[in-house]
Amino acid sequence: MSLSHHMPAFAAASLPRHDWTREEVRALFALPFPELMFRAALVHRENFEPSEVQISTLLSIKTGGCPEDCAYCPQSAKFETGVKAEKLMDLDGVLAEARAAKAGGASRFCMGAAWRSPKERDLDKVCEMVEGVKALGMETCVTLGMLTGDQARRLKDCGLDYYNHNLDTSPEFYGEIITTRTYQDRLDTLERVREAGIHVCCGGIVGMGEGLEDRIGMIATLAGLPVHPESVPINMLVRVEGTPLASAQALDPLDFVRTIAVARICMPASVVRLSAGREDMSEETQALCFLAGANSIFYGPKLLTTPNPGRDRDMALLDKLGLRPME
Ligand code: SAM
Ligand code: DTB
Ligand code: SF4
Repeated sequence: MSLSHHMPAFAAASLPRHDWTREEVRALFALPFPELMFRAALVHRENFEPSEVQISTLLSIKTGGCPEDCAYCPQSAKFETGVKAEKLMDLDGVLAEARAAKAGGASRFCMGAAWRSPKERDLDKVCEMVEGVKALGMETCVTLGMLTGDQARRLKDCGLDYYNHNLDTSPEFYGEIITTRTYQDRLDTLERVREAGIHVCCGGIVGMGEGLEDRIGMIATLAGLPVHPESVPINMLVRVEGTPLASAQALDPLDFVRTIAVARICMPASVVRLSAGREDMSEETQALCFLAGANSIFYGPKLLTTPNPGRDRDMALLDKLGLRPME
């Protein structure tokens, strides 16, 4: 990656800070929109080639029937959402999807399982999948729920690049969304993943009826982690019929863009992913997200169980905006 062409010689990238206070994060959200965008775009340029977007493809390797009660999630067994519980996919099926994702232009393949935490036998199978996907020359990511230290080390040993585990929201609002595991459980898993030497993918969801103060708390918590997550997915809630959040009040798209911008400023060297919710987002909103420093997307017509824009539509959008896939 060459930064020199678009970076003035004096704009040395400043080191990430881990001592962001809520007041400082609040002050960023309170900036006039154009000023916030300008600062975020500056930080983006100090740390990345701003015309590059990292492309990840998602696959649900184990769908539905989850014992947890995350109020946003179509895969919880506690809600009637029409998602039926399936068994863990077999290796060949997963590798066929990974090959297709690679052919479509994705550099990372993310496999998600609707588990509270993986069982040992399941982990053996996931390890085979990770090895197989890596052999195709793609980066690997899995999201399997809570992990023990041992499980994290096993995943590291089989070559896993990233583990996704989201904080989802602020510590204060968390209890309104999930009751079957605590915020501290999540922080513990994140620490085990970090300890094992796996890159951390950790972000959250907005548009769940949280307040501005919760978006502030979420970003302050993420930016306060001892090491920033390498990848920070910011999801706009996909409202799914049957979940308790099916009729949550939609978030103003500009508040979503602000959340991206503040994440970019507070975690300057992290890849910020414009994640779930793009299916219902205008091209203009997505363009503002890229201007605000988002530099990754989920690519392909499906997230885990809900729709995402088709490949053609996304390639046309990137093309129109003059953006290109990160190598
Ligand atoms: N079961 C594992 C877990 O929760 O850690 C892994 C899969 S879970 C589906 C991964 C993440 O997807 C959740 O933490 C949440 O942030 C996101 N997610 C789930 N449903 C969503 C929705 N309806 N809208 C936006 N994001 C969602
Ligand atoms: C993340 O932050 N978003 C992805 C991924 N990590 C696993 C999941 C989005 C799921 C959206 C709802 C669904 O398709 O089921
Ligand atoms: Fe289960 Fe993950 Fe959905 Fe929560 S987000 S219900 S843990 S699949």
